[in-house]
Amino acid sequence: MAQRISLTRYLVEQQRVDGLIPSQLRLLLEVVARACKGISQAVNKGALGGVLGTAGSENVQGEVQKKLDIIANEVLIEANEWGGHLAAMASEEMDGIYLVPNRYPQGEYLLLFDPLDGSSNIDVNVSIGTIFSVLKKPEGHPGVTEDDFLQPGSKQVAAGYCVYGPQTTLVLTVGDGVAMFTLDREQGSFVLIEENVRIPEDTKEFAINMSNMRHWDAPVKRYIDECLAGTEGPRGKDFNMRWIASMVADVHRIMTRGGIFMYPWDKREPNKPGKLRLMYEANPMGWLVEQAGGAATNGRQRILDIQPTQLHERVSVILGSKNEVERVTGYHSGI
Ligand code: AHM
Ligand code: MG
Repeated sequence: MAQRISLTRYLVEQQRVDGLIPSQLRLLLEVVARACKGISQAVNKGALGGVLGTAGSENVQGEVQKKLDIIANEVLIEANEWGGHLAAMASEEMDGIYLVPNRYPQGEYLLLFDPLDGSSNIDVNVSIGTIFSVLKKPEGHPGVTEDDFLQPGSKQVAAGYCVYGPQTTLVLTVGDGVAMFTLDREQGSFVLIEENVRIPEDTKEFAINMSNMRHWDAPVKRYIDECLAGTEGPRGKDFNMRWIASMVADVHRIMTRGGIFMYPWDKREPNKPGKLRLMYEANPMGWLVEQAGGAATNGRQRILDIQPTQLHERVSVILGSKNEVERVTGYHSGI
């Protein structure tokens, strides 16, 4: 049997051999992975662990919180606050930033996460996940403010997600391609299953919530209409559709076999740029997809170039196989 490479060993090699990551970042990523293991255990227990259902509260965006949203958020905070790698955290489930208490050593990184993405799938036993993004705390002033988090996605130093599906798989980039690790439950460790993940540049599979079709903008409607026209249409080929309603699971499929994922702006709430969050979802996923050879835009601009103005900012998202993303983006500028 081929030698098994654990996440720990992979990260040590990234640090020691390739000099790609400082030790503080390596240790931080180990802690995030450990927290994902804890969340995976809670997800696996489901009703037996009393973790299903709503918590009876709302998050800052007015969305009803599930018990697992709150549990996952707490697991990530508790695992990360005392390690000395972080200065502060921000989460989709918290109103403001969380400063590492001053009884613990302070680190130089900022961690952002969507603790449990795809919440509507929790109670129906469909894949869900955790998404995370790491930024460097800007230098030159003591303490941390919300403004310190408002950095474009191109400044990320690490990003990843952990999908809780039939397998628990952690997918990571530190800017040197994308690696995947599956949790070996008996050993309790993440084991490398693929390095240099590549997304095919072309695809015949799209992911979009079709029930919103009547609200879409013309370029998105044009793209999907052309896909639906199949072999007789301008694309000259038949397309397949998938929509899991967990961004993590949809992106994981694209990482595995290609495809395009879209959650575009639509006319339901014209003043809202999109449903998904820039800092917790679009930036980390956008970077992972780019690192695997794909592309990510909001229809007009590369996601990673967007200068955020708010922690919980929303954005239109089009990501996946490069040629398809470029096509939809081109339709937005009238090409
Ligand atoms: P969440 O972070 O509250 O779970 O919401 C984000 C999710 C994405 O994972 C998914 O792509 C999308 O919302 C599904 O939305 P819809 O139910 O409108 O299809
Ligand atoms: Mg989410």
